[in-house]
Formats: sequence, structure tokens, C-alpha cells
Amino acid sequence: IEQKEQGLPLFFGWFLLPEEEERIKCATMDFLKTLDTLDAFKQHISEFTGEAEKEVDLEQYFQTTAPLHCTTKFCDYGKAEGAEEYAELQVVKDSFDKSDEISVTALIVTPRTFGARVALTETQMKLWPEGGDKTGAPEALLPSIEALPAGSRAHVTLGCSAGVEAVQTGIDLLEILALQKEGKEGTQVEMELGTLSYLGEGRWFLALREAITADTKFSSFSE
Ligand code: 2AM
Repeated sequence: IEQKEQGLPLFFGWFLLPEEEERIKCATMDFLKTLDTLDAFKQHISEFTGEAEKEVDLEQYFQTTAPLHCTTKFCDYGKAEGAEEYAELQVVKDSFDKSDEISVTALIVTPRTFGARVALTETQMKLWPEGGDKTGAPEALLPSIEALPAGSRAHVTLGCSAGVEAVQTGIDLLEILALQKEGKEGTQVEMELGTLSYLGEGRWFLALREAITADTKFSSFSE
């Protein structure tokens, strides 16, 4: 039993190669720098600061988490449901340590998280676990998640505000996608990188004009 437990990691996912990590960090930090200077953002600043007149430096506001990755399966060293079954999948074994390219199609910013939406290819979907969109999500969001295509949650957490756990990024992303599906468009602002939408309650979504791709390696992580 002990060996089995030792064998299961905290999570599996696609890990950005070190040079790619730097490139993505720079590009996304540039976006944050621009975002907090926009009038549209300043109008809703209190959702980040709790006060209307206060300024916020988003680069400081989000603590970056390393290493940058797109989680496929959170195993929690075997404590998470389906962890062992996932690790045993042939596709997981065959893909392990292999290079792959991920495609980032949007960025999200909320008072809790900063993240990059990842569009999974059909091949990458084979590594997306059964029920992977729902894990750790609040009960109230489950019906909306079911209505979204599988893999909608795929993302890279770029940063979290103080006291927030990384798992929140996927939940924030799903919430935004559910609102968009309901037809909520929100205020739109054209930026160099793409179209920025405000979805209320401090939720911002930037649909990238051109996807940002990054080279990764499929692997696992244990602390
Ligand atoms: P993330 O995928 O949103 O970044 C270690 O905590 C990693 O596993 C983080 O990358 C984190 O979030 C992810 N994670 C933590 N708990 C999770 C859960 N219940 N479901 C899915 N992913 C989780």
C-alpha cells in the first residue's frame, strides 16, 4: 500500500519548458500592466481593493505560482477520486515525459485569480480525465459545467491573490464561460492583444486575437 501511495503524484499535467515559462510570464505581465491603467478597469477597481478611489498594481496583487502548467488530473497523492485509474491509463503512460504544444486562447482576471485558458486538441483531450471539469467546483456551478464542452476548464494558473488556492482559477474560468454561454456579453474594450470583456463582480476575460502557443512536457508533480 505504501509504495502505491508513494507512486501517485500531487497532479499530472503539461509543464511549460523553462524558456517558455519566461516568455509567457512576460507577455501576460504586460497585459496586467495595461489592464490596470484602463478606464474601464478603474471603474470597477473597488472589486479588487474594496475601496473606490484606491489604485491597484495587478503585478503585485497576484502571486505567481511555479512551475507554470496546465493540470490534467489532480491526484492528491492518491487521495483524489480516480487518481489511480488515471495513472494506470495507457495514454498517460505513453504520453509521460513527451513534448507537446499547448494553445492559450484567452486570459482571465478576477479578484481571486489570473489565468490562461487552454484550448485542448482532440489528442490532448485523451489525457483529460473523466469528470475533470467538475473536481472541486461548488455544487451550484455543476449544472452550468455540464452544459459546457468537456475540457472547458483547461487552463494555466498564472497567479492567485493572497490566501487563494490555485484550484480557484479553473472555477473562475468555468463561471465566466457559463455567463458567456447564458449570453452575457458585458462591456467590451478592444486591446492590442484582443477583445476584453467585463462580466461583472470583477471578472475580466480577454479573448486573444491570436492564440499564444507554448512548448510543454507532459509529466507529474509532487512536492
Ligand atoms: P490549477 O490547476 O488551477 O493551477 C496543485 O495544487 C495543482 O493542482 C494546482 O495547479 C491546482 O490548480 C490543481 N488543483 C488543486 N486542487 C484541485 C482540484 N480539486 N481539482 C483540480 N485541480 C486541482
